[in-house]
Amino acid sequence: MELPRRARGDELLKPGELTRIRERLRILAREHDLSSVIACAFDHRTRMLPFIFADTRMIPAGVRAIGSALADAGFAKTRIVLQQWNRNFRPSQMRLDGRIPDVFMVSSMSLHSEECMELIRDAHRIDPAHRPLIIAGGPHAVYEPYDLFSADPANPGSADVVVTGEEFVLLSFIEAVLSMRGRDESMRGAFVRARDSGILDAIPGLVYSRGDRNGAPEELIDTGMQRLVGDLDELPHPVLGYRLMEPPGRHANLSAQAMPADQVLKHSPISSLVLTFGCKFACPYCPIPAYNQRQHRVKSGDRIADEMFRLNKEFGLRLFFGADDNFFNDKARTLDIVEKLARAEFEGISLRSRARWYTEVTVHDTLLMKDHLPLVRESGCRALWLGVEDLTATLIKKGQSADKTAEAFHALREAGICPMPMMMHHDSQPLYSRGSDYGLLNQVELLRRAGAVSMQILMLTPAVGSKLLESTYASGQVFESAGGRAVRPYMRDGNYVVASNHKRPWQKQLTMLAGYLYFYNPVWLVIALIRTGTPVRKKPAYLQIFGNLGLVMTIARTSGWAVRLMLGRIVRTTRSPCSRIPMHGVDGGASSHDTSVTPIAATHPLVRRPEPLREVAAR
Ligand code: B12
Ligand code: SF4
Repeated sequence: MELPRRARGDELLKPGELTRIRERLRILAREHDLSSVIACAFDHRTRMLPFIFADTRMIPAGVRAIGSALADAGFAKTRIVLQQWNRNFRPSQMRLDGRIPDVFMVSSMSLHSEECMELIRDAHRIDPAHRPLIIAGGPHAVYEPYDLFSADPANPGSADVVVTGEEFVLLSFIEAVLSMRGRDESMRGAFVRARDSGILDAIPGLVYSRGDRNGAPEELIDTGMQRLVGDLDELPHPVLGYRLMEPPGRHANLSAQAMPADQVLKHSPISSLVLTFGCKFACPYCPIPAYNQRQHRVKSGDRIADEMFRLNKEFGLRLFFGADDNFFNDKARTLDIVEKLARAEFEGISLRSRARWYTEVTVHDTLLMKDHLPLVRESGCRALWLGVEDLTATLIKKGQSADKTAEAFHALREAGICPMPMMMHHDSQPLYSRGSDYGLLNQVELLRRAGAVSMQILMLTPAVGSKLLESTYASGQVFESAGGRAVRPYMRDGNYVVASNHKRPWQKQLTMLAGYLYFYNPVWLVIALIRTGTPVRKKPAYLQIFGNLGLVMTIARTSGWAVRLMLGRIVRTTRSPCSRIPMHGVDGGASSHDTSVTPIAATHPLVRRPEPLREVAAR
C-alpha cells in the first residue's frame, strides 16, 4: 500500500510555518536546559555493493537534519552518534554534559531496523526514574511506525513516540511537550501528560502508544499523514548538524566533545545535501511519489550555493551528493538551480572551483536536458545516477529504451559527466539473450559501451509503501526463510533474492553476481587505467577499484544465501507487513500507516485481516 494522500491542497504547510515554529522554539528553549542524543542505526551486515564506501563515508542527512533543527531551535546540547562509526555505542551508558540526556532519538532505514530496536531496548535498561524520552524517526518510521513498538512481552522495549514525518513534526511535538513541562519535570513525564491531555492528536505525523499489556502497548494511535514543507529554503542550515557529530570510536559512552571541524572531511568526505524532493513518475515498486504527496519540493539555487560554500569554508567539504529522487524532474527549476550554481561567487572565489556534486535523475529527463548538460557540468556536476531498471522497458515504462539510454549516456559522457546506471533484475530477465537486449549481460554490455562508469544491479524486492507490495505478498512470491535461515530486515536491500516466482531462485542470485563480475573485473580495471584520456578522465578507473573490492564482499556475503536457495527448502509467506498491535487514527478510524486494520468505532475491538501462511518447497 502507498501512503495515503492528504486532501488536495492540504499536502503542504503554509508558507512560513516552519520558519515561525523555529522562531517560537528559540524563545521557549531559553527556559529549558534540554539535552538530546540522536543515534543513526546501522547494520554492518549490509556492507557490500553497490553502496559500499558511500554508506560509511557520508554522514546521513536525516540525523544531521534533526540535529540542525534542534540546534537551530536553541537546543545546543545535542550529539549525533552513528553506528557506522561507533559500533559499541550503548544508550544505557550515554552521558551528555555529565548527565543522562533528556531525550534519546533514533533514526533508521528499514534494513537497519534490528539494530534500531536493539538501541531502543538498551535505552530501556536505564533506571526508569531517569530514562530519557525515546523518539524514533527516519524512513523505517515513515513506512512502518508500528514496528518500533514491541508487541512481544517477552522482549519489551518500545519507542515512546514515533515521528512519521520531517523536521516540522518533531518541532511541533517538542513545542507541545515543552508547553506542558513543569519545572524540573522529566521530558518523559511531560510527554505522558501531553499525550493523555490529547494535545498530540492535533499534530499529524505521530504514532504513540497507550495502555500496557504485560510490558507491550495495548494500542497505537496514529495522528495521520504529515504536512510537508514546500519551500525547502525554510529548512535549518546543514552546517549546524555537522557541529554535533560524535567522533568515531570504540566506547559505549560518548566523548566529552563533539568532533572538531577539521576532522569532518577525513571521516566523511562526501556530504549529502537536500536539494529537491519528489518525482513525477509513478513506478509501482517505488514509495517515493506517495511519500511526497505527489509534490515536487525544491531549494533555491542561491540557498544551495550558500550551503555548499559554508560547508566548504567551515569543514573543507568539496563533494556533495544530492538527496534527490529525480533532480531533473522539472526542467525550469533545474535550470534555475544549475545557472545559480555555475555563477555563484563567494569572497571573490567561484563556487564551481570549490564544489563538485552528484545526484540521481532519470533517462527521460536527462534527454530533455540534453542541450543544457554542459551548463550542468559547469555548475560542478560530475556524475549522475540513472534509474535504468530494465532497458527494454519490460519491467517498467518511464520513457526509456536501449537507444534512448545510450543517447543519454553518450550525451553525459560528452559533457564530462559520468553516467552511473542503476539496474533492476527480475524473474523474467535471463542471464543472456540471443539476438535481443533482454538478458542482463546484454544490458550490462550495452551500458558499458554507452559509457557507464559504475554499475548497480539489484533484485526487484517489494518495498513497503509501494503499490506492488500487497499483491507481491498475496501472490506467494515472498520468502520467509530458505534452508532454515529466516529472511531478516538487513537482507531486504535488493542484494538477496527474497521474493521470486522463478523455478530456481538461486539462479537469480548468481545472475546478479555474474552481471557485476562482467562489469567489475581486473580486465576492465586495467583498460580503465590505460584509457584516461576521455572527458571523464580517471573516474572509471577509481570506480573499477571500488567495484572490484566491493564485489569480493558481495560474493562473500550473498553466496551462502544462493546455496540455501539451491539446496534448502524455501518457505514463503503471504503476510505483508502490518501492525501486530491494534493501531488506529485519533478518532478511532483507519490508521494512515496501516490500512490492514479495518476502521472501527473507538469503542469496538479491532478486526485484523486473516494472515495465512503458505509453504512451498523449493524443488
Ligand atoms: C542518499 C540515499 C542513500 C545513500 C545514503 C548515504 C548516506 N550515508 O547518507 C546510499 C546511496 C548509500 C543509499 C543506500 C541505500 N538506500 Co537510500 N536513499 C538515499 C536518499 C536518495 C536520500 C537520503 C537522504 O539523505 N534524505 C534526506 C534526509 C534529510 O531525509 P531522511 O533521511 O528521510 O530524514 C528526514 C525524515 O525521515 C526525518 N527523520 C530522519 N531521521 C529521524 C530521526 C528522528 C528521531 C526523527 C524525529 C525524524 C527523523 O527527518 C529528516 C528530515 O526531514 C533516500 C530517498 C530520499 N529522498 O530521502 C533513499 C532511501 C533512504 N534509501 C532507501 C534504500 C532502500 C536504500 C538501499 C537499501 C538501496 C536500495 N536497495 O534501494 C541502500 C541501503 C544501504 C545501506 N547499507 O544503508 C530507502 C529507504 C526505505 C526504507 N523504508 O528504509 C529510501 C527512503 C528511498 C526509497 N526507496 O524510498 N541511500
Ligand atoms: S523514476 Fe525513480 S524516483 Fe521516480 S517513481 Fe520511478 S523509481 Fe521512483
